[in-house]
Amino acid sequence: MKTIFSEKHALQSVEREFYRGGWVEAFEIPRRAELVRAAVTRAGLGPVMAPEPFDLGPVLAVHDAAFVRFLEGAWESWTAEMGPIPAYPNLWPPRRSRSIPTVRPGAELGRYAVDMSSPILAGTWEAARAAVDCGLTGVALIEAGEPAAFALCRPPGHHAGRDYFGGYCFLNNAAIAAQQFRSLGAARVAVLDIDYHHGNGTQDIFYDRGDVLTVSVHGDPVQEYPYYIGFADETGEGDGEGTNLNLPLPWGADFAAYRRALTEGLARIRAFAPDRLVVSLGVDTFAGDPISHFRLESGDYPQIGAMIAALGLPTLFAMEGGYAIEAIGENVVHLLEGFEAAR
Ligand code: OKP
Ligand code: ZN
Repeated sequence: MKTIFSEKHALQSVEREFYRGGWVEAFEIPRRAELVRAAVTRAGLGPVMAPEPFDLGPVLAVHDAAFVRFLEGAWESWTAEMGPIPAYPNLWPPRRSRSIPTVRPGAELGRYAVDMSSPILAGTWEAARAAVDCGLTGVALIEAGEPAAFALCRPPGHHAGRDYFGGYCFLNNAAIAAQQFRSLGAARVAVLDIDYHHGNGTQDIFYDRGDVLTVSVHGDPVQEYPYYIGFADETGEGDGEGTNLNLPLPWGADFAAYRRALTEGLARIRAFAPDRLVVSLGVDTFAGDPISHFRLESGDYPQIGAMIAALGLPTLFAMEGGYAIEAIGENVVHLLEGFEAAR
């Protein structure tokens, strides 16, 4: 399958992140994407191509217009007051405060950020747009007849909601791609999120919609980021009642437990009978992941790919997390090769 990759991902780059009260070596780094790209080439998975540029239409079909305007202008307004330093939020609106416009850049940042993991830098907007373009180019390839495509998105997207960003994410690449499939004529689309962390942004965006099924297998939010969302009793609302499935697993879950949850998720997708599938592909389920607590081994990933392939759906993979630098390329390629071999 083809891989869509943009060099612009490197515009989002920090050396350190705030973790447990101090600054530690950053986990979400440009090298992640470079290693995945190198592994794809080494394995001969298929050609690696640059994305086509898309206008803001598909982004605005998913995200709030004021939020998008904010992200686009955030660096400029922040640096006008603060100088050229990374924009980190350090305050958030109290509950029951009104959504009145703010003029100070720090206040505006706190309105849209949900945590401190996603600083806005000079190139953040361009990097986030390029990641979206990777997903949308993958959609276009599939609509042109490719059975599958791999959007090597970075920064990731699944924690970004309609009007908020965080968890290393700014724009929700997978949700934008799923909506694009809908806009181009698919009646029903499923999003399967196999990143270790719950895809809260994606769930939230489609929560009241019956045309997009969201399924996520992830670390139980009782123990794990994003903590406030991702529980099994969140099933959707309104038209979307019954079209959200959360399959949380406890710390220490091994592949046997993981496979059971994934099997249940895939059965739900089959029953939904979607026309297209988007997979939020994180490999932070790996035993060696430095911020996660599942116990999958590199040899397990081909089977996950094969299980997804058995759905027989046109499938877009969109890269999310995975922080075990030494194994990220191998794990991603294993999964995609398992998919290809079983298709
Ligand atoms: C992004 B993705 C570790 C604490 C967790 C945010 C995790 C975001 C994960 N520094 N911080 O889903 O892989
Ligand atoms: Zn993750």
